[in-house]
Amino acid sequence: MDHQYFHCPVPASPAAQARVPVLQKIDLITVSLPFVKPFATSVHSWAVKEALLLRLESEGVVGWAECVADPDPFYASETTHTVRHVFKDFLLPMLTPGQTIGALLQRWSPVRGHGMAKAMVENALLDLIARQQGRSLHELLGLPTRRIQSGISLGIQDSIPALLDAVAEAMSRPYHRVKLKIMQGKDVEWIGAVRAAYPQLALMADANGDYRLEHAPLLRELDAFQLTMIEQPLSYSDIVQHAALQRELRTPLCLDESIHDLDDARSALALHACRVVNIKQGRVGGMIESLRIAALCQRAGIDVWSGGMDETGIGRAFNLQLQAAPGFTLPGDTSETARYFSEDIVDPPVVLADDGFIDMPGGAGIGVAVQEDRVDRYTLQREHIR
Ligand code: OSB
Ligand code: MG
Repeated sequence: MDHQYFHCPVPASPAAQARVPVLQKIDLITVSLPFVKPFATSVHSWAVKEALLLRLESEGVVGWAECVADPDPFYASETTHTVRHVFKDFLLPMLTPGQTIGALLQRWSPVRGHGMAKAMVENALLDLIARQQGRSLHELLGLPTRRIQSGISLGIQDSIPALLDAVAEAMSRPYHRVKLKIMQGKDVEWIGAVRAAYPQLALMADANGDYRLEHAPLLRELDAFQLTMIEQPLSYSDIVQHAALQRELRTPLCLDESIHDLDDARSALALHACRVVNIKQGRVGGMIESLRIAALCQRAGIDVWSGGMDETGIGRAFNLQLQAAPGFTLPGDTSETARYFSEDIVDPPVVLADDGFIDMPGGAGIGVAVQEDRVDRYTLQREHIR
């Protein structure tokens, strides 16, 4: 084990010095947006995006965040219900105007886990503060403006021809890489068919935890296809067995579900459990923890990229802002708005430029304008907390 990763310092974010504003209004809004096509992993298929939004208002300025928890526990154990509970009963009571964001995160440390709930609150505060200051969120976080690499994640399909059609459709846009969901019975042959059709494509696979260590010989067959990585092949909470599997594969492994915070990342690096980390800011507790994980990985020479949770334009905008950080060397799962939704709740939508890059939206805060009339139209429930 490489103990150095337990001691490797990570820099503090300048955003930790920002102060919590006085909040006149706090709303939790549940929206439901139909997907253009259902999105399936090895675990579950989602036909709609049901998301919990947090709207904070301070002296006429509004900050937004989107929680990545689903109404179900089929990606992670947090759900929209647990987020509402932890937010109202624990996180909000510890929030005091004037305290720094760093002090708030410290205050929250007795709350074990619940990174999705914490990310929702931190992110809405950071968006609000950046908008108050009239600057972009990445600037508040001390990051340069940059153009962002694109990638698309294709869900489990019904057949190999359907998968080839989905890849062909994705390739009609200039994505920098394509990720294919795999599961037992839809793996070697399926990836092989795509690789045969696209020999040069930057291709990777995501199993969402569908395999066990005894499947190592089967997973080793994927080594033939020059995948840039295999994401979360083993259990959603495992690190140690991934380390054993990585020793048996040439293809780099990437961890997603298993990494909840900086400490998990330290453990994964110390055990050499993966060569890549998928950082979802909404899973690891927010933008500031994401930047700490990215900094640690950068020191370890481990590539990171920004995952996605099929977010509406609010969550997607946070993912774009995060990728201004230097460690995000690989294309992530940020794809065009139009492949998820026929209508989104923010403007402008995410669109690829001719070279496949995504331009960072230029506005203050997360850079996009939330269209409240559309939010209202897709609202299932609105709870005025204050
Ligand atoms: O494992 O990365 C995942 C979507 C929902 C739940 C889990 C995952 C995903 C994706 C889609 O892969 C990423 C995106 O397009 O936002
Ligand atoms: Mg994943």
